[in-house]
Amino acid sequence: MADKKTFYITTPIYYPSASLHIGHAYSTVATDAIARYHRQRGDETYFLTGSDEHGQKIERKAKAEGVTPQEYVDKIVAGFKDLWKLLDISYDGFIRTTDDYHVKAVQKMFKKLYDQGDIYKSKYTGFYCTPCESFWLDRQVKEAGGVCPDCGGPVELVEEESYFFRLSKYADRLIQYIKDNPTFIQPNSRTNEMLQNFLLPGLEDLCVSRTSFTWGIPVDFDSKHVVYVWLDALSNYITALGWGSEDDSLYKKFWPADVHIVGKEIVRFHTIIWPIMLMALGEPLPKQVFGHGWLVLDGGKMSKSKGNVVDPVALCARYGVDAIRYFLLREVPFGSDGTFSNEALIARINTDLANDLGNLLSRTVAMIDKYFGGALPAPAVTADEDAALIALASELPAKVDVLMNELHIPDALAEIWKLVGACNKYIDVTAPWTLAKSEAGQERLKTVLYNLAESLRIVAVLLTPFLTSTPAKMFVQLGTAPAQASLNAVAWGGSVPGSQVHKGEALFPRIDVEAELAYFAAEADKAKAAATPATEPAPAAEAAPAAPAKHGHGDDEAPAEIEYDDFAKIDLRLAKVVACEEIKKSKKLLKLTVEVGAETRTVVSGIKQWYTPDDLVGKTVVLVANLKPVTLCGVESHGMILCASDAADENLSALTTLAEMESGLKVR
Ligand code: ME8
Repeated sequence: MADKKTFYITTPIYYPSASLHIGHAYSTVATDAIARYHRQRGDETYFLTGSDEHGQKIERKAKAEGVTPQEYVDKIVAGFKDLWKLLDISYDGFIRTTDDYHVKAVQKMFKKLYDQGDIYKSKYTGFYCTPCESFWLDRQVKEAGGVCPDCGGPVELVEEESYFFRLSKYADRLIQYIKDNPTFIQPNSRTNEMLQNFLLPGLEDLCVSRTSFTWGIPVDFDSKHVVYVWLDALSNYITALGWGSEDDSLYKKFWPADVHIVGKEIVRFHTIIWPIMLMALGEPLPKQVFGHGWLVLDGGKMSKSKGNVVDPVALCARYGVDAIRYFLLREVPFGSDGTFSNEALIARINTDLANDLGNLLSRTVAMIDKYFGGALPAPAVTADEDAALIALASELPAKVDVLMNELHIPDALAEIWKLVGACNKYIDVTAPWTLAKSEAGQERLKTVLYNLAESLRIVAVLLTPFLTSTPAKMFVQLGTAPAQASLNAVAWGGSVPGSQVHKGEALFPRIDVEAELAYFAAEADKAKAAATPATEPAPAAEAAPAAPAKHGHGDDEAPAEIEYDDFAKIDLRLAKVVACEEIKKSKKLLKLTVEVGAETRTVVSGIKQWYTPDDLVGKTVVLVANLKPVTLCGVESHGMILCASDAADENLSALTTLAEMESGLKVR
């Protein structure tokens, strides 16, 4: 293994615009496992996480809740810290961009860059996307079809006096740096993406101040302006270590960072803006930026603004922290996108944790208990099959080291599970229960059980960075001192014969898959029922027209104002009616088959009174595409057709487009 060193690793600092979800937990648990791995191998490690608290979005959310932005973020950030405590995140520093030392250091940085001519004042004209907090150039918005290139939502045209950062001046230097340092941007595929899509076409200077909102770090020499988001946010990685303050000892010790772990959508900011900021400041560049993929649900990336998130607190309460950590670290190749599903989670828990690892431990301990009164026997008679197992266990730490240094976290776990698998096979081959039956088999049995216990001890040591309570439970059952969690204790032969094992509870209770999936289905039904008053086959279902009939012109109170975020939760799509039939037992319902892009769906609509099937086939309508499915008169309806109607429901018309448009297109 390489020499010990200092190791500095960071997560993104998350926006406190809502509670965090399993996607944020994914980044943070992965970063935690890497940090714990480096601590275990003896590196002096600093792990930083935090919160990115400024910006217009937070200002607006606080206003909507009738609290100050500071009150708003304080509450949410307290929730971040609770979540990290629950998930056993071993961070050394937590930076809030509202922390006084950060504010002062950013002001100092801004002034320095201004004084040396790298920041200048000009006019900003362009488009702003509030949910993404991103400014876009005319060209970028045009290329995206008039919408935000990131989220596809509407953008506002804005013009204001702004300060700009001369990114363009440093572009050539950065291109050279990236070419000279092929591991700077990881995984490798992202290097090309940054060069081809952003750097080589030419960089525009970056707008780094705003006058249109006030929830930001004030530019101290021009009080109209606040520092705009990325300069404030990215600098956290050095201000947290004391850069620009009186005590910069941590900065001197830990900078440059060994790796910034970020989601793939912010690789661009970390590999273009951030290195250029550091070049301009005359500071060293981070050694690596690793962009991991997204955890997605069926409907796409989880996001606070889309509202399709999975709550890590609920998952930990149901399955335990180590099961969730294991799933996050093992399921998806680090760097690729992956899907989160209850089925996949349960499969991992049952197969890898309960069967492969948990059963192995309980069988081994039970056999030592039964055949040797609980005292670990000393190895005695050996056989051919021992050598392969011992070699696998002995070579494992070095393999894990290589994989962890390359951030192949799931592969490191897979490698550890190879030893777990080999132990299970070893039990089958050696059949200890048969050895136990004969006098002659006793000496061989001692070796077999020692080898199993010793392999499990090594597994527990190697699992220490990944799972936070399981290794200690394994040490207790194996009768091994917890101090063995150090990598120094990983060599074969560390288990001391005569140690007392302790039978304990199953590490991971097996989950009854059918019962668990039925539980989720029932939960989903409850949620559906709560969201949709209409259920089959009660008359109420029939009474619920697809159109918002009660909202006739002028006769109802206007609903309360909503945020754009609320609107963005509704996925409106153009849908082409390809077939339609009456639902015979219903007076009101039609069953429509609609094409939504490449997809075909069934939608039940309460519009029989106004339309015959023939009226509708071939027409393009507007579909609420992400409405939870509901069963009406025994037919599952997947979406809702939008209609306008008068107060008495005498006149009703389904909405369509003025021009012929393709199905599947977004309506916004
Ligand atoms: O972007 N799958 O904050 P943010 C995987 N404040 N990772 C996910 C994820 C998903 N579905 N959803 C979120 C910001 N993440 C800025 C960062 S850094 C100087 C400023 C993770 O709250 C992933 O790491 O939107 C992603 O980059 C980050 O959360 C975005 O968090």
